[in-house]
Amino acid sequence: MRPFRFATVALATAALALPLLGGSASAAPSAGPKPPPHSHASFDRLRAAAPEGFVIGTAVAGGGHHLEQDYPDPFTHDKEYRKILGREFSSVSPENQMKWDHIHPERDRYDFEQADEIVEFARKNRQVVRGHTLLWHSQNPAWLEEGDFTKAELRGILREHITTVVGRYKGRIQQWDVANEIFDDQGGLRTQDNIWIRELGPGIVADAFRWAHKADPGAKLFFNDYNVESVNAKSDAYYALVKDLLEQRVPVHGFSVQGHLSTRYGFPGDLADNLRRFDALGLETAVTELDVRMDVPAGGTPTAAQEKQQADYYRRMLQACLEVDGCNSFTIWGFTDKYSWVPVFFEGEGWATVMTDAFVRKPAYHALRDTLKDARHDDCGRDPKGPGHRKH
Ligand code: 9MR
Repeated sequence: MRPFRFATVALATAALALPLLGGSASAAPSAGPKPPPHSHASFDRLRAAAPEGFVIGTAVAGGGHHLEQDYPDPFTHDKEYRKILGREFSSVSPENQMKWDHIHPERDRYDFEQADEIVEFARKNRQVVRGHTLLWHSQNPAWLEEGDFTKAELRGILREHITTVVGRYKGRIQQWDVANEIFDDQGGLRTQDNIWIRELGPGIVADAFRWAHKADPGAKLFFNDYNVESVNAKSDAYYALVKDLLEQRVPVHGFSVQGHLSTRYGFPGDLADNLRRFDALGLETAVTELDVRMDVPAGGTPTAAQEKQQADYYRRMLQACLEVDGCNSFTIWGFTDKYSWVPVFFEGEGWATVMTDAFVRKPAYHALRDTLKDARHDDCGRDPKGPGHRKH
């Protein structure tokens, strides 16, 4: 059983406490006719199933790999997609729309259009937003990567970017991925491919957190990475860095694991233990980009066993997060295969999300919803002032 959680996030609290659009979230299923197996009835949704104070999120499809596909921008054009996005989730993460190449395409020009639309969509749908991302080695614009700047200029560029972007959304972003993927899999800092660390040294990471905190003191500031679900060289490197930064009173508030998993590999069974050690440092933790890809058989449909294994991975990721006191945000990297990055990046693999191309719910969807429901039920019987109450 997981400890009771207080709802600390104003937006999330509102989302869960207010009557929801299109029907009552608390209406008992027996109050109406039984929904068909793939119904999206309001009481049947992920966000309504989640325990109080626990947000369930998705990436918002757009930009990045989508630009090379033969469909229009999903977020702005796909009505059914938007409907499910608003109805199922209490947190949204722009998949690409807040990355440097999108939001800061020229040195003296920002383009906030898509990011603004997502933040506004979230407000209307009573969702929180995870900002992604401020300091990364990838998806930086050519003007930056290929520019000829002095160290002082580069530092000024990063400071201005963080101050401008974080400042614009002040009060409207719950968590920011300030530093994304700064270590390699061996636990070494990316001193070559990360322009900021290469040119300005590792100290720039602390400055990025300080600047972000100054621009929005209410936002929770995170380190975010893949292949850090387990206790390993890479997550050890984060642990040591975070400890050091906290000792220097750098405003670091969270550590998040992305969770790009594959059924080719075993499940990271020590996830909860790994998160707990960051929790013990006083950090929030989160799962931010979960998907579970698989080898798609010829003909394109996975076997029942494959679907079951995938559902099992989704469920166990969620259970691990639910088990950890300060893990209150759980995000999947897209909810439909229609827009998943996986088949574009991994030849022969796919089927990684919780709904098909046609938005039909897979066993993985049901695994998430049922796990949330169980956790909500467990919470109801708890004394909020009892020993297990959450600390954030
Ligand atoms: O899903 C994103 C895809 O649209 C982009 O083309 C890709 C480019 O790197 O980035 C994907 O998102 C990544 C995220 O920003 C950071 N963690 C890994 C994600 C999957 O690559």
